[in-house]
Amino acid sequence: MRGKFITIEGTEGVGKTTNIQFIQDWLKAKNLAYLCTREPGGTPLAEQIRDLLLAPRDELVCDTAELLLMFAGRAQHLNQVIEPTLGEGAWVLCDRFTDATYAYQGAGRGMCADLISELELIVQGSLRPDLTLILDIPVEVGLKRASERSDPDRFEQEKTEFFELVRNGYLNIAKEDPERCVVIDASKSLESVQREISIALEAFWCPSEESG
Ligand code: Z5A
Repeated sequence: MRGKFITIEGTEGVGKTTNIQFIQDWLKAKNLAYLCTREPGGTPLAEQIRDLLLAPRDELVCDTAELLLMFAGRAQHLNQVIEPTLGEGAWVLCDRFTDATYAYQGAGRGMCADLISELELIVQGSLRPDLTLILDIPVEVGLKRASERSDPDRFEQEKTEFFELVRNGYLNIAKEDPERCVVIDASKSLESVQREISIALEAFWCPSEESG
């Protein structure tokens, strides 16, 4: 049986990295074989593309170049890691995926959603995540958390208005696909956030357990 594909999304400093460890503990407790990965990145080539994308630079990166680099890395990641792992029956937990492209390049940069969905079809075919956890937080709270952690990368140098657009982009995705997406209030305490994540994972797990 194919594995399940779980993605975790959200704006800056929302707590994805922190909560991925919690989700891995849940997968281990269920005795599920899984692989944890991230985008951009996830293979040596895709990690190099990630470095190109995140490095602050003097040259303006045009929106189309950014979009195509995101999908170039994704094609490699899918081909080398995600598809083979799911095919072997293991679950894949991915820190960001194509919803980030709709939110950042689509809603944030203003790129056409139809163009993104054409590239999505070319690169992914019919593959979509089975469950997406969208951690939601007021932009200024997330930026404050992120700024206390490390120097800003090229995306983190964007203005607050950009991240407001990205946040709305994510909330619209959740509205349009409520079967797949669960929005979690990430401004609460870590304990409360993880309780909500756990509820979402258990609700997702039960139907798949019955059908399996
Ligand atoms: N990008 C894109 O544009 N298009 C795409 O298609 C894709 C990506 C796939 C890299 O992503 C960039 O790529 C990203 C979008 C773009 N833009 N940026 N920037 P990334 O996922 O690697 O980068 P990130 O969003 O900045 O993630 P992050 O820096 O790793 O943040 P995080 O994982 O969400 O947060 P965290 O490190 O877990 O937590 C931040 C701090 O908050 C930390 O000190 C925690 O201890 C603290 N924290 C976490 N939760 C809580 C709670 N509940 N209470 C209090 N404090 C908390």
